[in-house]
Amino acid sequence: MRDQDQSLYDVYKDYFSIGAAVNIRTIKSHKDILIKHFNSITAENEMKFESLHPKMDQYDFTNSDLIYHFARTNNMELRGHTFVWHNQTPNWVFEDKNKQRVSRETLLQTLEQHVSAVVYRYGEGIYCWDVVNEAVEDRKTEYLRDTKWLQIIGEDYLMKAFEIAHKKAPSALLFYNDYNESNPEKRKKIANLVFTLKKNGAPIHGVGLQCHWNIFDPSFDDIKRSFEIYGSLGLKVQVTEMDISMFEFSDRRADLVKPTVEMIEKQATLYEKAFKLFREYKEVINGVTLWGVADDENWLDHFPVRDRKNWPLLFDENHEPKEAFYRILQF
Ligand code: HAH
Repeated sequence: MRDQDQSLYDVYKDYFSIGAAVNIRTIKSHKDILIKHFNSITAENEMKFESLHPKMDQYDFTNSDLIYHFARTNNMELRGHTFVWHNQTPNWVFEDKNKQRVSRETLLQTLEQHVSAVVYRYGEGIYCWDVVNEAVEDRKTEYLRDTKWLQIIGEDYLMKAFEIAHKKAPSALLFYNDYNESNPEKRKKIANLVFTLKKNGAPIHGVGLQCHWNIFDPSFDDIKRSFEIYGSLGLKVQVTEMDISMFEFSDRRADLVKPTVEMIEKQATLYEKAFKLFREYKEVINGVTLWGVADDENWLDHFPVRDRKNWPLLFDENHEPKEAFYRILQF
C-alpha cells in the first residue's frame, strides 16, 4: 500500500514524467509539492508570445527565466508553451505601425526571429515545444480555426511553423496541442490534421492532448476511444493540461462553497480510470501534465465563470493530497 510519503513522479518513473503548470508565484508557494511529486513543469503564461515578446524590439525573459531556473535547479523537465496561438499574442505581430495587416513573409519572419531568440536563450533546457496551440475549430462545420495566422499566412501556416521550430531547435520534440480532444467530431479533425502534417513531411513528433475535463464530460468511453485513435498515429502522445472541473462547461452556477462528497468521489474515480488508461499507453505517452498544482490557485477559479471557485487538481486548498491523488498513486 502506498502512502502520501511516496513521490508521485517516482511511482510513475517507468511510465512517463509527471508535470504541472506553474507560474512565478507557485514556484515559490507550491515549491515543496512540486519538488516532491513532479519531475516536469510548463510555464502557465510566462513563455507565451505576449509575455516573452511584448513589443517588436523588446523581449522580456524576466519571468520565464525564473521558471527555467526552477526547472534546472530541481532537475525537472521543462515543456515549452507555446509559439503559435490565436490568444495571448500581441497585435504588433499581425499589424504594422499604420494598423495595416502585415504580409505573409513578414509574419513568417517575425515567427522565425521569435523562435530563434527564445531557443537561443534556453537551448536544450526546453526539451519539447507546443509549436501550434488550438488550431482546430470547435464548430462542427468548420475545420481550421479562423485566426490571423491562417488569414495572413494561409493553410500551410502549421507546416511552416513546424519547419521553423525544427530549424531553430533541431533537438526539441515538437507538438501540436489542442483541447476538446476527446469530442468525437473535433478528435477526427485533430487526428486528421496531425496525420496530414506528418504525411506531408512536417517535423512533428507528437500530439498534445490538453484534457481539460469535468466530472460529467467527456465520457470515459470517448476518452478511451481517443487514446486508441491518437495512440495509433505513429506519434508521441502527451497529456499536456489535465484538470477535472467540478462543473459542466455550460454550467454557470456560482453558489457552491465546497464540493460535495459525490463530486469528490466522481473526480477521484475519473482521475483513477484516466491514469490507468495512461499507464496502458505508456509506450506512446511520454508525459502527463496537470494544469496547476493545488486547488488554492488554478485557472478555473476565473474561467469560464468569473470569481467562481473550482477544485480541479490533485492537491487541496491546504496543499494536502486529495482522494484523487491517492487513487492515482495506488495501482
Ligand atoms: C488552454 N486553453 C491554453 O492552452 C492554456 O495556455 C491556458 O493557460 C489555459 C487553457 C484551453 C481552452 C479551454 O479549455 C476552453 C476554451 C478555450 C481554451
